[in-house]
Amino acid sequence: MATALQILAPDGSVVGETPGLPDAELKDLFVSMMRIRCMDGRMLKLQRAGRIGFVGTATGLEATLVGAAAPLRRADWLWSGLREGGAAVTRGLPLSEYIAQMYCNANDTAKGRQMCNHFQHKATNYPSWSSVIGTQIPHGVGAAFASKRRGDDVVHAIHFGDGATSSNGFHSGMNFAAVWKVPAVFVCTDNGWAISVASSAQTAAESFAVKAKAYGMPGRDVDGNDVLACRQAMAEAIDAARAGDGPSLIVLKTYRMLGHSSSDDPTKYRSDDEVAMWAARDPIARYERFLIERGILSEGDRASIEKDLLTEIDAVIHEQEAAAPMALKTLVEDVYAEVPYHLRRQYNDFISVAEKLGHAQPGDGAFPL
Ligand SMILES: Cc1ncc(C[n+]2csc(CCOP(=O)(O)OP(=O)(O)O)c2C)c(N)n1
Ligand SMILES: [Mg+2]
Repeated sequence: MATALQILAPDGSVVGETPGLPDAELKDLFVSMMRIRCMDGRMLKLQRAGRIGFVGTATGLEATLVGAAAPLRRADWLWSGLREGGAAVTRGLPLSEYIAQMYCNANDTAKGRQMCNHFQHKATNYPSWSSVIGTQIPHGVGAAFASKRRGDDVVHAIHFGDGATSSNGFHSGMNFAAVWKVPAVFVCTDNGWAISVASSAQTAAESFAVKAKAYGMPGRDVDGNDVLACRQAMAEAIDAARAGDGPSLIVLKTYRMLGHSSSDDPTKYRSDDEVAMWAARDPIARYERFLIERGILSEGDRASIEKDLLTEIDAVIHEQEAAAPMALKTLVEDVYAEVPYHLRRQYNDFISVAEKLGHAQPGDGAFPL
């Protein structure tokens, strides 16, 4: 297998070419990674306390999310697989919208029509997720084809997991993206597992990156626990796509440290030794050591950054937990310009039951028939 791109070794020492970024930008990458770690911790606690329904964490994947999001412009598109909520926050999805979506409350921009932990953000071209594996790949390619035909100066980052490489969407998307030479970057986050299926059981190919060759595009392996390597590979792939050189695939090799979701028990299918081996390669600790070595952070900084982030996150949690639930009328809105008679009647029957059970809010009242 070609050696994976690496700039920082697991001990934080420099083994490649570091980017000429100002110190403040290098520090921002760290804070963004920490924000994702802190959000995950809080969301998991809320789920365990029964206050939100479902969480899929990105703990261990922070370098992939921040590194791949950092070189995108605001007008570029990010098509999410299952775990890119933190990338969206890095690009400007407000924490309040992120957490409102977790509660499916009145501030949820998906109006409660998604499972929680399925984000969207129109202002940064971040389409709503689909849980159906791989479907975002042809959607992203189609949108990238439209961008090319319209002459828009945008790139589409299309994210998916190792498991999604076995989906139809991967094949058709990669194939047509290369045939049409669309401005896209395929970002495969190989986090070792697709629920309980190990990456080694997903393919007999020596790497997911070699699959790119069959479609006629470059493929590259990257150390996904090295935020600078993720950023560098993504920046180069974006530049090529923007310059009209067509799509490429980057494979960010990392590890999902926690369960597939809050409904999963990973101890059933993987060893503690494997988890411990990856814990020693933690992407945040690695980057922290580099920043300390550079004099950009000092020893106590991580703790104070964490404290500030948790204070910010907790304030938003309190605000969103106190927000009103989604108005029940949204159940029948947004499909027809005017809610038709048969839906108004069904809704009225439903609201009379909701009122009896005490679930209706002021304003949820029946439609005039
Ligand atoms: C078409 C389809 N098949 C199966 C599933 C069930 N499923 C949900 S997540 C998942 C594994 C995804 O693994 P991967 O693509 O590696 O992403 P990760 O969860 O590791 O981020 C599966 C099989 C699904 N959601 N959609
Ligand atoms: Mg996976």
